Amino acid sequence: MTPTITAFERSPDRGRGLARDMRVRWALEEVGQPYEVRLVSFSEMKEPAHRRLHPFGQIPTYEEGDLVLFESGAIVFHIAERHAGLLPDNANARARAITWMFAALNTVEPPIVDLGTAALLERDKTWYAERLPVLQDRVRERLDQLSNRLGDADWLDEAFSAGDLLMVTVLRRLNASGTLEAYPNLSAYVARGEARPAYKRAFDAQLAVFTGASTR
Ligand code: GTB
Repeated sequence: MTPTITAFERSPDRGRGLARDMRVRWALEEVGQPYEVRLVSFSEMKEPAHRRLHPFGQIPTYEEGDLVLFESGAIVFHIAERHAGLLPDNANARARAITWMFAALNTVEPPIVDLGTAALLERDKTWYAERLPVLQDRVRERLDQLSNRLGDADWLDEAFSAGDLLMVTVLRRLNASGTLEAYPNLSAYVARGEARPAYKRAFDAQLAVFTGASTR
């Protein structure tokens, strides 16, 4: 059964692949699972019909027959569990890859989102200038730690996994700020993820929504 995901009808990032449907598209492309996309406007996301799929009125969602999922991490995990290619077969290696999925979403993404949110929505606050360096330090602390762990490896735990897929999408949120430039191994890691054919297909598909181009 072909799953259907939801994505922004008009993404604020203008197709730079920063919205969270990107990670779901990439996972589906990695495993070779075709999918449909239903585009939703900001007002549609808050309507009861969409809230039945997503209690918080957001994208992405995932529908596959009777199954409805929300939360990009849970969706990527579902895809990785049901298809080969995103989680290792060995039980311990699989558990470690899942650990990296959680680390990407629970440990690395929050300070990056906090920094992005402050820059976007809190610039006019009196306390912004004081808070900004605190938020930047929190991001740098995580990047230092991640960079030390990655070292000169290609991926976080030997073979590419759903953990890398999520981590790369999380780190990409820093692209515009130039923060990653101080971490050559993390920049190269993100570039390795972006060079994967499945990533490119997913990126082109979400960009086509913005440009109106056809990808099929
Ligand atoms: N924890 C949830 C998940 O991982 O799925 C978070 C989902 C989420 O934040 N969805 C956002 C959304 O629907 C889109 S991805 N927002 C609308 C709303 O809450 O009303 C976040 C996002 C949006 C835009 C950019 N951008 O333009 O750069 C980047 C990230």
